[in-house]
Amino acid sequence: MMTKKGDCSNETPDPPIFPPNLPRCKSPKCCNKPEKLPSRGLIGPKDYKNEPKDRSKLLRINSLMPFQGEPPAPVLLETYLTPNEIFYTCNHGPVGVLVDPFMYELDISGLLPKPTTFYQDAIHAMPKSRVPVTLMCAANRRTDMHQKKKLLEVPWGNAALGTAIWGGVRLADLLKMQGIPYRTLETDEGGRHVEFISVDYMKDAPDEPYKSSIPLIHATTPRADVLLAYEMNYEEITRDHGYPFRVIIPGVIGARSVKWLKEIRISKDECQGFYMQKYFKHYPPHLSLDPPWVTKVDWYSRRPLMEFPVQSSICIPQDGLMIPKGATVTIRGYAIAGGGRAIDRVDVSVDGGRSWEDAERRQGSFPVPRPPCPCCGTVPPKVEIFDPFEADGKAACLKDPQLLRWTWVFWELVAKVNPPTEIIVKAVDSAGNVQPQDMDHVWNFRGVNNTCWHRVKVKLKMPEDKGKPCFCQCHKPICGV
Ligand SMILES: Nc1nc2c(c(=O)[nH]1)N[C@H]1C(S)=C(S)[C@@H](COP(=O)(O)O)O[C@H]1N2
Ligand SMILES: [Mo]
Repeated sequence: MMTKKGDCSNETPDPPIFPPNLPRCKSPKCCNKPEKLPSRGLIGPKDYKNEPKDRSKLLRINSLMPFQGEPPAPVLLETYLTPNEIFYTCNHGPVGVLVDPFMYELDISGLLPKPTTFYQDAIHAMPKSRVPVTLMCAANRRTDMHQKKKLLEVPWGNAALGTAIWGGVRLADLLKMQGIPYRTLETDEGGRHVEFISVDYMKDAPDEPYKSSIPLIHATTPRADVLLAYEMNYEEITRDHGYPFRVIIPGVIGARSVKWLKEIRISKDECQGFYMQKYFKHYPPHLSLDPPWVTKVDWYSRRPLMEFPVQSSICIPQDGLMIPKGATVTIRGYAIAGGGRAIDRVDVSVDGGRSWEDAERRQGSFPVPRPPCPCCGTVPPKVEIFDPFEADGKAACLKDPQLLRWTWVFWELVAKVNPPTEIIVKAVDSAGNVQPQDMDHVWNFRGVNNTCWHRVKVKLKMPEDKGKPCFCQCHKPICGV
């Protein structure tokens, strides 16, 4: 099952891991391994000529090159598992290209007892784990931060997250095979961190591939469910999401879940990459983009962001809804806590924060029909998207709350709303963490971790507004009031 790079004493290699029809090693004590291609299978292109051609038209594009896109927030709530084709995509450079699947090698290197190189088939042949995990980008809800004070970063709405059942090898098991026992703080060789190194290069950091790290104790704790994943909702991971292999680090900001993985390195220190040390950190609100901002930042004064803070958002209705007085509105959204914590409460106000109600919360699989339009009562048609759960009754793990500690909660409140007003949501997690009321305390020039109370404005619809767009859920250009 395992192969060791350059080990010519291994005379009878396991057949499936060796690709057929490739030039073989010609050394006198031949190991019959294929000769290496310079690319070693997976490359990070210099330009955007090799981007996937089949991206869903439902994705709203925040940036084309590199590609960053998210689905419309109401669509996100249609299925508990997010269909792969509408799952948000956040790339910082060109998508990795697997030139030759047979030549792909994953290096497990650095300070460990048994450094090794695996072919793709060898990883696929290892015991597979499937874990439902919500992945969320630290830039989720960044657009609101732009409105407070201008940022240089790509704007993002409130759909920079999605949930999938990820399939792959548990990293704790893989590292155990390489001689690092479960729950190891430090290897005998002095390794304390696990670095994930990719192949894609970004203009922000042109001299290094995308990379990140987590502490070794995190990677070797089986309950942390860190995965070397190659499957997403029972399908092969798509190119945009990291084909052929990516890491999934549950409960932690999406940026650490490295795609197009090339190397797993056990190192003494935390990864020194740009996105670990200079980007995904929470700098204080008083550091702004006023010149000379770059020189004012002490990059190392903060830690790299890891577990995300408790977050909740309203997906239905959307900002700017216009309704008559006293209309009944179905309010829906998601809530999620970082680090495997549970959501303990979701509070919703329909009067700008004067009074609050407990929203009903649901986790796991259940049908989510679209709510009727609050203006005209029309029930909008179902969007034709593939529901991974419907396609596979095997998703029993979605029925066990114990196995849902990494996934989002959907919530709903049906209430009479008197415009003009604001609908607000805020959630509390099982550790008692709350969301900040205002953005002032969390605004930062990277535009990350915007978790302040989410507010949606509702306007009064007057008779003379008949025929004007009302931002309701009809999905008609003009609602039929
Ligand atoms: N190699 C590589 N891995 C990466 C990125 C990247 O640009 N390159 N983006 C990261 C960020 S910022 C996020 S939020 C997640 C997004 O994963 P997704 O596109 O599959 O949703 O991937 C992370 N892994
Ligand atoms: Mo991200």
